[in-house]
Amino acid sequence: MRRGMLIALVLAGCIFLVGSAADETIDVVNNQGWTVSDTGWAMLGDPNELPGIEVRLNEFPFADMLGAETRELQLGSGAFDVLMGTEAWMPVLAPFMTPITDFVEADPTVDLQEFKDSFFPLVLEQHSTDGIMTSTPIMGGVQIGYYLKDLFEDPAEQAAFKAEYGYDLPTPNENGVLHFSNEGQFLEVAQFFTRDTDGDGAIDLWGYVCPGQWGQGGCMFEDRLFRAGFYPWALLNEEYKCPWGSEYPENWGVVESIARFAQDLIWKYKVTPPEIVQYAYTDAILVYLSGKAAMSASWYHDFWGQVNSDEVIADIGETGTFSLDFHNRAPRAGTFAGFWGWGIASDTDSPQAAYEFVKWWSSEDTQRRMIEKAFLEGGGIYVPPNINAAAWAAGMGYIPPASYESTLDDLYTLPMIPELPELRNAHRGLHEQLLLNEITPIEFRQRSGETIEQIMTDAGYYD
Ligand SMILES: [Ca+2]
Repeated sequence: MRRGMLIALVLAGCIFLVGSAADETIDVVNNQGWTVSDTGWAMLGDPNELPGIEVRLNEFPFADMLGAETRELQLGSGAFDVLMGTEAWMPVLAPFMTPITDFVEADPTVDLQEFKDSFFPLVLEQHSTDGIMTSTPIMGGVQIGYYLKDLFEDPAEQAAFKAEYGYDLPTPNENGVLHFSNEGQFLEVAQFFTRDTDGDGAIDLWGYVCPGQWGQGGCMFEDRLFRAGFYPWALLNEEYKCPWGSEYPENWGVVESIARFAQDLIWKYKVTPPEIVQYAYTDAILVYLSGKAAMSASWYHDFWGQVNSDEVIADIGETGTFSLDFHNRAPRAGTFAGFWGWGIASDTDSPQAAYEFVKWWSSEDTQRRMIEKAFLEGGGIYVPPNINAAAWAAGMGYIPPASYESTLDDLYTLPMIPELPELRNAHRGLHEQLLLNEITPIEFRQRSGETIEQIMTDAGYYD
């Protein structure tokens, strides 16, 4: 028995070595520690998944990834065959890529139109430059809320809420998604659940916790801009001007009210702890997982496997999901969606192997198996960019109901221009100051509008 196992192990090793010696190795960039891509790497541990191709990971922390990629690409070093990026980086990386459509057109087994139609429409927009699909989506997501389902469904809580507010606590719709009718109702529910249970003056259950720190704090603000109907890119209008800049006083009130909502959660309604200004979403979720938040929101699709694990359910009960559409206030309201992607570097010396890797990852079959494995094994969860795989995963409960429901709504994205990182930074620091109660909503609106105008003026958009 023991001897047999040993032989099998040696054989497996030999096959692997022989295989890799005769094969191509491709260098693929990876976001270090990203649970979402981990499932794909685990699957590629099986040589039958992508026969003949060995994938070597080039890992970088998120903050260094784009810099590392552009540095090598500008040198033409050929260091990376396959690039990874958020949708926001694609305009920066696109000049260094061979469009995926070139490969698909040359592939007799794939129809280009079918390939493009297999993805959510927004994905095509986010991964196209000048109308040409350049990169290929990996995963996507929208911001959603989690709530303590057992708490919301407790008959005693429901009766107490009705006695206090005169209407029923909201319950989920046929898709299993909770909707609040407006911001006022959301605030009342958050106030109802905010409690000092032991009477020591310190809050033990917060009504609502979300990330407030720089990037993910800023994403919450950006989502509310889309939901207020700032079209097409929230931070910029069709003329590439800030929609709440000096020329658009008609929009000042809306942006001030969006800013006021974030500030009032902490300082006026006191349903959210002031500490959120230091919270990335990985911090906010810990508060929720400790049972100290009735509701919490962010890019929470990632943690869907975790909140459905036996351990977490034993701790805090079941988790339901809610939509952030109570912020909607315009006919064109939509949600902010992001889809990361793969790009094939134009200086690769293994273009076909790079294409086979990207094709494998984005196929409906792989997407289904990947999301199932991620859910069952507690990996990072996302919305598969393949429409059919996403619908299937939603039916299986592998992705949060609110994530899937929201991807069927209008999805919007930020402007895919090289100035985007700078434009976002224009409001992120101010958003933190807002949460700290250091500036007013009016100051937030003024300063962010002026900074965005200045960035676009300096970049030469208006001459
Ligand atoms: Ca207390």
